Amino acid sequence: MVEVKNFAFMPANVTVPVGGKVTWKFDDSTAHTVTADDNSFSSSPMQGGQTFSHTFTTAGTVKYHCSIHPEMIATIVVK
Ligand SMILES: [Cu+2]
Repeated sequence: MVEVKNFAFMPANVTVPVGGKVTWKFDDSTAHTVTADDNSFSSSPMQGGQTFSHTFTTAGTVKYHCSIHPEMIATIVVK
C-alpha cells in the first residue's frame, strides 16, 4: 500500500515480487495520478478517499510520477 498524501508517494520506494499488486490510497486535498514513466499504465485523476491498484507481472524497476504534478516521483522494484 502506498499513500498519496502531501504531494508525495509514501513510501517512495517499494519492492514487490513478480505478480505482486500495489494499491495506492489517495489522501490529499487535490487529485493525483499514478502514471508510469513509460506510460505502461496510468490511473485517472484520483481524489482523496479513492484507491488505485496495479499488478506488476514483469521483473524490473518501474519509475512513475503524477501526471498533474511531475515533481511527484517514486519507484516500484519488481523482482
Ligand atoms: Cu499530483
